[in-house]
Amino acid sequence: MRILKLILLVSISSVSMSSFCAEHVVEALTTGTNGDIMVFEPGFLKVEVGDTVVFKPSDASHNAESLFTPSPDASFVTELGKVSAIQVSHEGIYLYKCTPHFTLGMVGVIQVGSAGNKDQALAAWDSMAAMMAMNKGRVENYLAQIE
Ligand SMILES: [Cu+2]
Repeated sequence: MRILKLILLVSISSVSMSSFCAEHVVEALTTGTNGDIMVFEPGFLKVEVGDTVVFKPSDASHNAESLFTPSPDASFVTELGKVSAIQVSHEGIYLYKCTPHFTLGMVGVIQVGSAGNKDQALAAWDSMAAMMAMNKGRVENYLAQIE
């Protein structure tokens, strides 16, 4: 009986925790669902402070590495081919890339809470856009979704 009560308590607390801190999955794909290549799906993601973003590479060639973050403390890099969870604890815009496929435009945008650093993020993108061999418009479409 006591064990049952304990199990019940544990399951209730894990449910309430997950309602405060959501988990979001971003897939890093060689071929996207609409035939795009070298793409994060979703490429634009809006989350709240404290949420977790799980990067799931389709194969060993992809990872996620921050390009621009609200704070230097918020920068991250995940291992190639490994499913990796990043907790976002700083509010603002994050730009990130797949390290091997950066110049192919494998770039994603995450908005955490409100976008107080939007102008800096757009300026950071401007300085990087010239390095993109392809998919530049796709990234600009993500940036246009910042609220
Ligand atoms: Cu990649």
